[in-house]
Amino acid sequence: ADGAVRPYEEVPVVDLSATGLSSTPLQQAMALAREHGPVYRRRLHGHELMLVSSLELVTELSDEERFAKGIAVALENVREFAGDGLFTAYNDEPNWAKAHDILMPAFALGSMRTYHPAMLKVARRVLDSWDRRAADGTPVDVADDMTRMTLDTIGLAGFGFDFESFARDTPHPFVEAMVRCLEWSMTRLGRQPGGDYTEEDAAFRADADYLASVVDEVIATRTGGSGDADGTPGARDASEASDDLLGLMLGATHPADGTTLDLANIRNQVITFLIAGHETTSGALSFALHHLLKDPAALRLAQREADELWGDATDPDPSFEDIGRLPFTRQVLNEALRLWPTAAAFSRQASEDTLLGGRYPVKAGELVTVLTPMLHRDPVWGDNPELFDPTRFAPEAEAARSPHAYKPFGTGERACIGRQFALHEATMLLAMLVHRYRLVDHADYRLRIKETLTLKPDGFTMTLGRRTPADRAALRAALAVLPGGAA
Ligand code: FDE
Repeated sequence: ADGAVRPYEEVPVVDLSATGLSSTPLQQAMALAREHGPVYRRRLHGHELMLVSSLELVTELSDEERFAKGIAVALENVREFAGDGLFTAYNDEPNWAKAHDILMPAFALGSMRTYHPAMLKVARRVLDSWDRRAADGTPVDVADDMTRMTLDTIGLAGFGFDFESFARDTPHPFVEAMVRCLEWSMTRLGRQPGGDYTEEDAAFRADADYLASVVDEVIATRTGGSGDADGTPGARDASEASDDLLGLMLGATHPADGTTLDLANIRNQVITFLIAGHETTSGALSFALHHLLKDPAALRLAQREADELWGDATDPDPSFEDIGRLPFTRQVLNEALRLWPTAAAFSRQASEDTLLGGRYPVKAGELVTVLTPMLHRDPVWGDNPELFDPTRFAPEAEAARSPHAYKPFGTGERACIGRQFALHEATMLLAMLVHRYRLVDHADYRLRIKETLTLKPDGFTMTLGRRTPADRAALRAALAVLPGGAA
């Protein structure tokens, strides 16, 4: 692009066929990027994939003329249970554009107003549960509870279906089956040729069938059918909210041709939204809490922001507008998603033979995978990219940076449709939590990352104390003596 003719460059090839894929493939890919640089090819049992993580190359991959979303092997595996749902559909599969057009209005910023009450209702379930933990001093399992809350939220807000996860000691069986399906999709990548995987595949099939049966129950609850009598205590909450996701799926017609989504596709969409709508958001909240626990200065700023809105109220009632008044809390989430983008990779497919960066040949149809956590550690992020620093997302800092440096929600036409939904839900809960609790690092937690296609902190627990008016006053006084704190 700068006019200089550069010679073709060899891309380093890392052959994992002998050692195999690690049980944490994303962290393995990050380590390889640190060793081999921002572009390398990973070879595994005869299959080769180019992995890219520099701002320069991701900027090119984001060019929608030259590249489009690609369905890499991991997503091909997810297609086994999510079919042609939005996330896993091929670009040219007619149901992608159709569902996209029908469902887009449900994710416009204004629609968040519709979901706000359901989101708040579930946020209060977290507080009820954590109040009991604060009272008896027992630790909370952060990722488990964030998963309870995001599942209940997408269930209620999207489908009017209540998973009632906080009434259970163990995760809802839907979550366990879903996590096993995602794990199957991930570990299938590393299979030895000629190995016998009948058992794994049969277990996967059973889980996938179970997911489908829960979805049928969700749909039947709305349409008045009888649902699956499998003993799953999903309360019937059949409000006929026809402008929620399920209402749109069942009733809305395509603006151009007047057709509706067919039932098989609706099933795939419901599975897709139940999964995409909670796994990643739950991880984002868990990482944000981890970083706040470890960064008292950032925690105090987040607490001050929530205190300014809700004062000493014991039962604050966040309004829809309040969520837009929590810019620092939002920066905390952005920064958590920079360090650990919970959907940690996405793939792009070349429309024709091309030279990436003017020097790396890529063939038409070939997939290139963006390793998002390493893009988020590109030199554009400064010389200490591992440091958690929410001020990186202050408006001036953001305006000065290329939009391609930050891709936790993917890119282009196939970028995340649920971004506003996730951020509204997560910002509200995070602010309510820091407003109410002192976070205590009782186990001196060291971050370990669990991979089930998405990322979560593994074994992360903390204990809680209720904040008092005196705590809030002390915080105000402490921040007032800091430079700039009197603002
Ligand atoms: C999407 C998405 C993406 C892209 C992928 C590719 O490219 O391959 C990403 C990266 C994401 N996403 C991420 C995320 C993160 C978070 C936190 C989230 N995400 C959240 C959410 C919620 C919801 C509901 C969702 N999400 C959903 C979704 C969907 C449906 C999709 C697909 C789209 C299309 O059309 O394709 C996505 N997401 Fe997300």
